[in-house]
Amino acid sequence: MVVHSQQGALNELFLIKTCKPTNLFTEVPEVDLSHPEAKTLIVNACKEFGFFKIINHDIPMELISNLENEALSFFMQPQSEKEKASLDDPFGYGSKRIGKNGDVGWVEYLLFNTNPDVISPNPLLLLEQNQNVFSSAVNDYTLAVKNLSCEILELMADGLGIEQRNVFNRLIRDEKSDCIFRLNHYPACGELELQAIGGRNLIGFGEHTDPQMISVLRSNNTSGLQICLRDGTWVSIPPDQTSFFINVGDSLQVMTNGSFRSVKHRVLSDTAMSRVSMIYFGGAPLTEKLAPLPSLVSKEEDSLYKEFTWGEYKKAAYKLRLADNRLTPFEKS
Ligand code: GA4
Repeated sequence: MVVHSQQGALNELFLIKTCKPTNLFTEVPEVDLSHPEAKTLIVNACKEFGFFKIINHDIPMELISNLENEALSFFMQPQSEKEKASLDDPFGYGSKRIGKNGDVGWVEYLLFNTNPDVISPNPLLLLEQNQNVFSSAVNDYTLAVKNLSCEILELMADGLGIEQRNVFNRLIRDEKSDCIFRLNHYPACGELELQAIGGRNLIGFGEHTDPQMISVLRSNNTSGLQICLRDGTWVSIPPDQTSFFINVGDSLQVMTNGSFRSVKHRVLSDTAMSRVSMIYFGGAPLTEKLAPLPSLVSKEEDSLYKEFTWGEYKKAAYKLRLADNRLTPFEKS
């Protein structure tokens, strides 16, 4: 994706008004995984924000930067080369188009299905040059963040006082789990054109919640990620390239009967620096029921949600627009 000089002609859909300068959020809950109270901090953060930062994880920085370098080399290639990695929606290489319903963003990406059981080929195998190094960087990284997400999901169960500590992470460990990995590249959008359109921002990835259980995000040192607080205020998350940010997804909101909040978030383009992010989305097997856990609802009538499987939810969610509240049709009236 190349940012040309005629940015004035950019699709209006890319633009949002943010007249007020955005607030830098300095109170992101920070969880040190080795801290004895990590489980309590995690649960509190999931209830209040649906979002927190993990420090002191033991994923080597080398494994992360290997993948970042490989991703950057891929995205720096000519457009025609990158397009060789295009697959059927939504997997493979994509540029600007997000989902199936006309959502667009100033972003290009590679989307992988990490489940070997699901027949969605590795898009890197479609490229002419040997992409073994890139493929193994993706595999090494996704395995490490899968383990990290399972560790976090266990701490969540523990923190909630659930006896069966693997109640969440068994779904990610399941050989039929439906997990996705996404590499995003948000090119810098340039100062002049943005000033010309009067204090507006360019949308990299529009506001949405993640449909899966948990998302593990790592980005380079470029800002852009914003989350929406309970009161509806959008705040900017200071980047931290050595840590991981965790989002609660819709599936976990359902399983905790709304006690954990699936966090609404978005990415705005930076004027000067390009942003590279890598996100692991931990999803349950397609046939798994996403009902609230019995230990979290005293009577069945207290459940806020109808009964449905992850497969049913995913199918419905993928038909909607990014900003839609996808859980509404699954709520009990
Ligand atoms: C958001 C989280 C993941 O990036 C993703 C996205 C997916 C896509 O890019 O095709 C979706 C979006 C995400 C939520 C609603 C639907 C599906 C675009 C969209 C409009 C890969 C996912 O699983 O859901």
